[in-house]
Amino acid sequence: MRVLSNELSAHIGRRVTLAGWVHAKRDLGAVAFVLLRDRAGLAQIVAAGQVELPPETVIEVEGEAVASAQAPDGVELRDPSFRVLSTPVEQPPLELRRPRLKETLPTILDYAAVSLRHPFRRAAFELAAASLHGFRAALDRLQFTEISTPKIVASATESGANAFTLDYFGRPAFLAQSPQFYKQTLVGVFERVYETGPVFRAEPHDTARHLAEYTSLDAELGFISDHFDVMAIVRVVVAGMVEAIRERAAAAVERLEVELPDVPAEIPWVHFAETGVDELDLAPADERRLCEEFGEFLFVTGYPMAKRPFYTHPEPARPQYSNSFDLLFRGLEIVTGGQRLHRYGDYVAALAGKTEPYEGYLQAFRYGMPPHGGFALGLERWVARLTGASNVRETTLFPRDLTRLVP
Ligand code: AMO
Repeated sequence: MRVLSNELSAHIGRRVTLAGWVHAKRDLGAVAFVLLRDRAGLAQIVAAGQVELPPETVIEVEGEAVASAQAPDGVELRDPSFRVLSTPVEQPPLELRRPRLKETLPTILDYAAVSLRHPFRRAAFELAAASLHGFRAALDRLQFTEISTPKIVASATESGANAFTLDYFGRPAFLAQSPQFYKQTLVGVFERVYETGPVFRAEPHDTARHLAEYTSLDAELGFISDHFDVMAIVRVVVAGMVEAIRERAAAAVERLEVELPDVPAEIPWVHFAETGVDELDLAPADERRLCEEFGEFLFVTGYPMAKRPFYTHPEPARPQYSNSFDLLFRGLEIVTGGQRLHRYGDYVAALAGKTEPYEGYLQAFRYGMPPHGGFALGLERWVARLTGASNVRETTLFPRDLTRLVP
């Protein structure tokens, strides 16, 4: 039966079988050291003589587990017999054996199928997986219902400018920029919903923070007083994500030397009007400055209505501002959210009567909707800020951007 690399130390003195990839190999003449990589980590194999197995050969190896101070986990496999399961056609153009990949980001992304095998690179996606688990678990505890909504849609949900269009049986359609309309609609059914999945933005700019497809972690809830009720949920969810990483991805945290944040009991917030920004939106430099001033987590509330989508609820006392917010984390916007309009008449007014493209969406409001709000967190940006990656492509398995459609 197959034993994993991290289980080897429980088998000292016995013959066991490992399986995985040849991660690295050192031939010293009389002996050869083979480092085997499996899903759990690395194991050292010591063989007499030379071993003719190039890196990335997929092997099964039977041998004796022997205690050894120099080996990973203090154990190595000796007296091995190898069985080759598959041989690489050629050597990958990346040196996976290095502690960190040395190649440029374009090369790393061009060869994603193999570069993702590197333990350091793979670890970022273990953080992502644990974060997703934490997001779901936190919202499950709060009685949210998980939903899956269409990604082929009839209208743009955010700014129309960056929607991908497609031919839907001869009619124009869009790739969903967010589950915004459906998550609101389903508040009318479940009161509290969440969804995780891909969303699409035809981002015209080549920046370190924008992808054409990313993973949106969305939630929406009814019967709120205002956006501060939503911000309270964001806090619980982000704390739950950090907790899940601690519990489920400890090895990745250690490998990447991630400093997990302490999510304060109350995340500080500042109104947009108090940020000292003259424009209608924050620039990346403003986000960095504000986090330096206030801490690694900061809510900026009250963004000008002019820069928010039509479904945004205005601030009752100052209607040029909105009941919306962004959450900044370590100098980068990772969450957007807010209170929404909930009366049919308010939508007709906000759309200046041009309701035709939105008939499907407006159905919910015709038939009665509670005050509600929600938020969305960009998973790739969250993991980028955790790991200190300067480009969100580093924390995306197969990034889609202006130039990249393959792999
Ligand atoms: P927004 O458009 O601000 O809001 O997106 C929410 C969050 O998604 C992430 N994000 C991106 N990540 C990578 N590449 C992109 N091109 C990209 N665009 C956005 C960011 C951002 O904070 N419907 C609203 C959310 C809501 O109000 O509930 C929305 O989509 O982390």
